[in-house]
Amino acid sequence: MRFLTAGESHGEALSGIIEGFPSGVNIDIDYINTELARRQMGYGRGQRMSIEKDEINIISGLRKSKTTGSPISFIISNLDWKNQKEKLETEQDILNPRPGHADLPGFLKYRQESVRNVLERSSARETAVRVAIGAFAKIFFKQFSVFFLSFILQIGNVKIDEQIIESCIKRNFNPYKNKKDWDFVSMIENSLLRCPDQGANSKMVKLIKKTSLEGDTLGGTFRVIATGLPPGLGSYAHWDRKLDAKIASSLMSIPSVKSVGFGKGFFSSGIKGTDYHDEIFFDKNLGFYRKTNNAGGIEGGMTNGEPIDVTVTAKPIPTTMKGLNTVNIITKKKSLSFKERADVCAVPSAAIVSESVLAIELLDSFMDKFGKDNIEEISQNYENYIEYLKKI
Ligand code: EPS
Repeated sequence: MRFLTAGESHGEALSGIIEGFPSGVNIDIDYINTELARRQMGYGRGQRMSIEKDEINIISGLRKSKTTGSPISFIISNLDWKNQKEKLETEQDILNPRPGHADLPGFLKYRQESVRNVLERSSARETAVRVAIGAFAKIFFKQFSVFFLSFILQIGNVKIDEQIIESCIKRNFNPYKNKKDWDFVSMIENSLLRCPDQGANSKMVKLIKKTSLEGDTLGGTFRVIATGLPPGLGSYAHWDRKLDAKIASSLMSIPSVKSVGFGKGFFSSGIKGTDYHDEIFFDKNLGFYRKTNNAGGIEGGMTNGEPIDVTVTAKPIPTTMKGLNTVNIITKKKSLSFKERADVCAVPSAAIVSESVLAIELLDSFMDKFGKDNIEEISQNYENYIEYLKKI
């Protein structure tokens, strides 16, 4: 499956094309729009989120709400365009690049006249398209009881009590089947910051308020998880088929992401082998299983049947009202960095985007193993594999 995204933050619209999505999948537009609304939420988002009501307008690839196997194309209108278009045509060239964004390298690479051309495309606004594409992937995975979840671990210097989560995230985590799991998900979805620790959530809200008043911004860390996948997606056979490498690359492409760690991630270095590796057990109902998941669900570039579990760190947003030291690209005179309306903290939004990005990568590997053409055919191939796993 291939996809393209296009569009600028304050242009007329964003657009996306998905090529290679299987036929026969019923697409619920309301579900896609709910996913787009999830991305807009999160305490600390900028004023833009009160202007936009991101909704998908699908213009090809579906008939009678079902995918046909032809390219799916769609647009997401930028409601703010009508407010901004005059300004964007007449404003002075922006020549004081923001440290931390694409401004200076982008200006130099494309020989721009203004940083405006860079920031319009490098903006995190683009992620609305990938959330829409990820929603198609999540709709596909619903048929296979694959569930996606994300939640905040840290914002600024405020961390959650990770004991809270350990008892919740386990191998057979499935909100579709277990009420306790559904309640855990509901608590996250209803929190201002997608934070499973209500005490920490309040401290984070206070920190975001304080930081905003200081004219500064905040980053943070979140976890993104996918449960219900069989072992054997991806491959050890060639470097570019290793599923963890593909997932890491996609997660790193989310604006503001600076680190990605599977399972114990950065903390893997401090653990000895006999404590780290997830020992293998067998049960006639569970099949092969582990009691730990330090590997984050992937071994040798392939899913191992445990939840895909990735910890992601996002840097603080580069657009600060306080401003940062920079240089006017043309005069070389010292200056303060360009500022315009922006978010103070977009970490919960990045967590939502990571669910979609993970779903897209997993869908590609799922189809690589079980077929690409039609959902019923893929489902038959999947069931054959599950039967094989039960019989070995
Ligand atoms: C965003 C919309 C835009 C982006 C913002 C994310 O908001 P505004 O129109 O207020 O600029 O700027 O992205 C950033 C803050 C950034 O630094 O990239 C959205 O829809 O997510």
